[in-house]
Amino acid sequence: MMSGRVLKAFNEQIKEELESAYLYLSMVSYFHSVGFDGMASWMRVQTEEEVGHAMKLFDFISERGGKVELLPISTERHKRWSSPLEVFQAAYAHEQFITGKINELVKIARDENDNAAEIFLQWFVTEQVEEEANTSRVAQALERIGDSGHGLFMMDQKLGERASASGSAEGE
Ligand code: OFO
Repeated sequence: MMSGRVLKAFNEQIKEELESAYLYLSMVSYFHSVGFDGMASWMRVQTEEEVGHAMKLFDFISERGGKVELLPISTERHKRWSSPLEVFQAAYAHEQFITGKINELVKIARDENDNAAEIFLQWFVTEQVEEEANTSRVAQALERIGDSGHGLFMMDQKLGERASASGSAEGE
């Protein structure tokens, strides 16, 4: 059984992961609107991953006999994106924010002596290293590319190769 404090923090993290999905979906929409379908595809895979993260937390709460509380999703971080670089910089900043949230969650699990929650969260700790690396690598590449139409075209093609975990042609 989870303590009230751990349960509350897990429920809040479900909301964070779904907010991440919603934020990335707004980026998918931006990329389609400006004709970068490969980048849209990459971000769509990312959106699906975030829903997967939320569901991992959801299932853990249920397995521990807790009650999931679905909290309202905010669109506060959505913007009128003006370039792919701006989008990936925002995605990287968002992943750094989420890493902070995961670290807070680990601390709460530790304070509450919830070993099961702490061990479960290690997957998220490792995942965040990958999430930050993926978004920052693309942001750095876009920074180097600048306004080069050819460079952006090549980048769009490359990001479009990312395969979804479900194995569709959408990405990695
Ligand atoms: Fe769920 O890792 Fe990104 O936000």
